Amino acid sequence: MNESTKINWYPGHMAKTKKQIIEDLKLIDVVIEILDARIPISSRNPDLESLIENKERIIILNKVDLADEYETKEWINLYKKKGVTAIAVNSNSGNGIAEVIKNIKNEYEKIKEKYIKKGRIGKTIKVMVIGIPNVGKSSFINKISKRNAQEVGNKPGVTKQKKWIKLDEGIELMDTPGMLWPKIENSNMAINLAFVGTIGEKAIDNEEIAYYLIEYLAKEYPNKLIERYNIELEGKETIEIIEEIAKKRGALISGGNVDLGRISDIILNEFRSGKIGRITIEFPR
Ligand SMILES: Nc1nc2c(ncn2[C@@H]2O[C@H](COP(=O)(O)OP(=O)(O)OP(=O)(O)O)[C@@H](O)[C@H]2O)c(=O)[nH]1
Ligand SMILES: [Mg+2]
Repeated sequence: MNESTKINWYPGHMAKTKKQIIEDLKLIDVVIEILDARIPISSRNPDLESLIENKERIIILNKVDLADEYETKEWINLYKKKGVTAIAVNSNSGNGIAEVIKNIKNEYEKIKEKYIKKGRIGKTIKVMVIGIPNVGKSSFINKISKRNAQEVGNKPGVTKQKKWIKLDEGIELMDTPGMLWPKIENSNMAINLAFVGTIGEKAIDNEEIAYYLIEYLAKEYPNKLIERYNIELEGKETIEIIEEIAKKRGALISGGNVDLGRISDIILNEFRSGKIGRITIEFPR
């Protein structure tokens, strides 16, 4: 990662979010941590880890429609082996949502005894939904509550304030603003987050990120690249592949040179919207 990829990872509102989450956790029965199914490692906020270690927890691998089906199954198996409940969800279609509700109730059964002893019966199950920006927390909540109470958007930082939403099933969910961690030590993680659009457009160099993405795809998913852009990869350097895609797409500037800025935007948009295919960036092995 060069200087241009370094960004301000911890704007003031995220520090505020963290403080608020610590305070609100006192009321919470179950924590749902939403991860991006394409990058289950990088989309995990290690800062949140220590905050929620004593809570019942469910992991959601969201945007599963954009991830490699085989790899998602492998991820779920790996979590299972570790005794962690993880569920694959598509928050647009609602796939996996019923299983989440079932699991919230299961988790709650584990802690119910404690409440009954304290005389707190008949209360609603209080669930906090957390995760880094743009993973689909609000989309998930809209789907599970069958309402469109929460604003969603194709950019990080849409939800600015926490909010409680009631479900029919005796469950209350809290939506929270996305939270990143203070400093990402590992540049690979930063690049993975940039691939999926977690980092605001202004803060990254799209040409650099698109370069890394093509390099990755040529290695791990060459056939998807060949099919999407109708190109040959054999013996080509990454930059040559990008130039070839640019020619196919007519992303050229006067004189026939490649418009790197434009083709990089095109590549990233097509990846993020799933047009290149279902692709997983981090494998469970
Ligand atoms: N393909 C696909 N897109 C999804 C899914 N869930 C959410 N999205 C999209 O991802 C983008 C971000 O969704 P939000 O629900 O706003 O994400 P968020 O985590 O609430 O984001 P912040 O409030 O900014 O932290 C939107 O464009 C959604 O339409 C999913 O399961 N599949
Ligand atoms: Mg949101």
